[in-house]
Amino acid sequence: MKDILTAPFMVEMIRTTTEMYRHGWDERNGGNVSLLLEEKDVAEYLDLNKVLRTEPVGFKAPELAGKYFLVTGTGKYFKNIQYAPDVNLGLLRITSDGDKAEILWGYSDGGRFTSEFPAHMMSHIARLSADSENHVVMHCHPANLLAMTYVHSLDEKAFTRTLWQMCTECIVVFPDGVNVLPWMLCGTNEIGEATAEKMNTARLVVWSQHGIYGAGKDLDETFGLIETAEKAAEIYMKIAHLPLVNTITDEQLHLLEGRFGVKARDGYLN
Ligand code: 2HA
Ligand code: ZN
Repeated sequence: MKDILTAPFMVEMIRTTTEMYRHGWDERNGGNVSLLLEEKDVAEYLDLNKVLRTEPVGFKAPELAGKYFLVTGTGKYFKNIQYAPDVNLGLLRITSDGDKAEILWGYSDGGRFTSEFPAHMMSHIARLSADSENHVVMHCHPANLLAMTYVHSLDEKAFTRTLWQMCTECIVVFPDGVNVLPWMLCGTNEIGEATAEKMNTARLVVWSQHGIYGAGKDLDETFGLIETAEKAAEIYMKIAHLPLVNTITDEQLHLLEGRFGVKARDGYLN
């Protein structure tokens, strides 16, 4: 059996969460990440029959039965993941009835997966039905996206169009736009269901006055998605209080669609 700390999925998870911390997106215990793994990859590093303990998940996700996830721990600091991955991360498998998680590795101080597990698992289900290659759900608290939810309309079309207008690359990186939830109590099945519903039509979901969810095929793509939206929000927060002299027009956004072979969300461009 190979050392799991050398597994590419583990190395990439540690690098990505460390970089998220360095970007200031994950203060204290803020943020959480779940990475869907292939059984054959896990089997190289762990005895799949050796379950350390079983934890209830508080909802039913039969769609995910038998699936493996590497997930950040509840109350854990991203700052510390690189120094103690086995304490701050866990690897689990969803049971056949979809209402429990079998811990196979990690959470070695007796901890559990993130308090936002419902939003993660329900979002995986939604994204997998839109794109069978989706492996990542990522949540964090980037300052400019958060700031924007205090001063910008929360209308999804308006919010998306503003971000597209802030950097040329935005429409190329997230042509499906950004969906937005109003402030809701976090850590609940309700916000999980609402997030997953929003994930049906976009890979980015803003939680107003809280943070953002992103989904993608791998950690790099998902990190890059949030990074790009956050950069656009940063530009917005630099210019929102100044007279606007120039912008990226809808005609130019259409040119980008053609040049990069992407299709903007229906009805979002004039
Ligand atoms: O504490 O970010 O949304 C982790 C969170 C909760
Ligand atoms: Zn959060």
